Formats: sequence, structure tokens, C-alpha cells
Amino acid sequence: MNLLDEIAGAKTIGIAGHERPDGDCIGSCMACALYIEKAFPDVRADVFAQELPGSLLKNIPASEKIRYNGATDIEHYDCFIVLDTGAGRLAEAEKHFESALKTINIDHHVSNPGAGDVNCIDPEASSTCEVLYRTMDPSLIDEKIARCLYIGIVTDTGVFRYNTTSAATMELAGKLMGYCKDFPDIVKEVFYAKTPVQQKVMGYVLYNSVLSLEGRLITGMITYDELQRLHAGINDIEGISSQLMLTEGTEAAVFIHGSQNGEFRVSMRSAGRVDCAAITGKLGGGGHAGAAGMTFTGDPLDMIKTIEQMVKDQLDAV
Ligand SMILES: [Mn+2]
Repeated sequence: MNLLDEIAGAKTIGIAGHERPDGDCIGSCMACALYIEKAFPDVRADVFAQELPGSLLKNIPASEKIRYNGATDIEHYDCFIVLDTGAGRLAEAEKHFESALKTINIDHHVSNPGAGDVNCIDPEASSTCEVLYRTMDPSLIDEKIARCLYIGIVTDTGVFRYNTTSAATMELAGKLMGYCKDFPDIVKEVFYAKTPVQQKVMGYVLYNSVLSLEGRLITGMITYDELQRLHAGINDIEGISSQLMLTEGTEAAVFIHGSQNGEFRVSMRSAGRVDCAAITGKLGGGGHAGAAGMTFTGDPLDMIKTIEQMVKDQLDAV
């Protein structure tokens, strides 16, 4: 697909990604808008999104352009471009997508059958930003567009760690780095940076973590009272189970945290031999083999023993 050919003649273009935007979602949306306005300065490209995490708001170029709550004075966009999702998850922008004269869908989710009149979906691609780049004329890319695309790729590849990272991904990232010298800072601020509170919660859980099954299972826990004492909220526990899973020799990691209503939430990770979803599924939760979760009420120490036995049974059976 050549994006400029597809939007030729359109004077108003709406752009949106999925609800609760991440770096690939807002990165691809803003890269798309900046690119279109660079190619066609008389075209208006509106980006719709829900509220962004502070790290993205700070690092995404032209983030002051973002329209919240679907706000616009345009009734029917000539063209509407959906990125990093299909239809149904566009939040307040859904109505603008539905009323547009032409729709385009660019994505990398295997579950997306294509929601647009024209679709460009590559499930093999690392990110929507990588798919979007292939629809662009490289001579129009500038520093701002490159930053947007790089943020999307960094986010969706877990900084080039996940197996969706291909040679083409690295080549593209290399090209984008040529536009700007502060790419290490983007990686740090968008992906790794944590607030002091988040660091304290992480430190607390790691320090108090317990190894069992000869070091093959690691368990970390924090109660709701302890979260309150650290002034931490639900947004301050991201990435803890993944961090536990980095412990050498472990086959599985379990992170449990308390919540306001007295329930406990379990987040589980596996290095490959343990099927997390098989365990959480039996306990009322769901997820994938490598990452799964569930909630429960009752004694967390009893639940840890139950999960420990199920992990042991799986490992013994292999
Ligand atoms: Mn994505």
C-alpha cells in the first residue's frame, strides 16, 4: 500500500488507535498525521486518543495536537485511518470512523481481519509503526516522524527482545536513529523509567521474594496495606512479575498483590516449560501459556501453596 495514493483527494482525515493507548498506538497515529500534513500541507489530519501515560505525552512529538473525547467540528471525515487495532476499540473516535467516506486500517495483530475499505495488516511485523513505515515515502520522513515510529517499535518489541524483532525491524530502527541523536533517552524514558514510588514497590517485592521448588519457582507479594504505605496505586505494579521472571534458574514467577476490595490479584510468568494458563484456568482466571492472571479472595499463603503444587506437578510430568 502507498498511503499517499490511498488518501489522494481527501481534505479531512481522522486518525485513531485503540483505547488505553500504548507507544505503538500513539506513535503510529502521530507519525501518520505528521507524514500526511508534510506531504499535503493543505490537508487536515486529526488524531484522536484517550489519555496518555506521562512518559508518552512527554516524548511523542506534537502531542498537543491530540484530540480527546472525540472532540471535532467535522461531521464526516473524507478518510479515517485506524492504526494498531481493528474496529470496536476506538473509544470516542468510533463514531468518526463509522461516518467517514473512506476507511483505511493499518495493523499487525493476527486477530484483526481488517476493518477498513482498504487494509494493510502484517501479523509478522514487530509493530504497527513498522507496517506504517512501509506505506511511506522515505524521503518525507523527518526527525519528528522518526521519533514516533521509533517509540512504537521500541514499545512493541520490548526494546528489541521479543521474537517479533526481525532483521528488517533492526534495519528500520537503524535508519530511524539516523534522524536524531537522543534515541538512548527515548528508550530510557519511554520503556525503562519508573517513578520513585514504582521503584520502591519493585524493590519491596524483590527483597521479600521467596524461591521454592529448588529455585525453579519465585514468588513475590505485596498487600494492599503495604501498597498504601508506599503511596502506590494500581499503575505502580507494572512489570514486577516480568522482573521476577528474570531470576536465574526459575521456570515460573508468581506475583500477588492486594487490592482495595480485599481481593488478591495473581500475575504469573513462565520461562517456557510451565503452562501458566493451565494453572490460572483451574483457579478461575485465564491468559496465555507464558503469561496469565487471576483474582481470588482468601489467604494468599494458601494460594501460593496451591500454585506451587501445580507448578511442581507440571515440572515433574515433563
Ligand atoms: Mn502494536
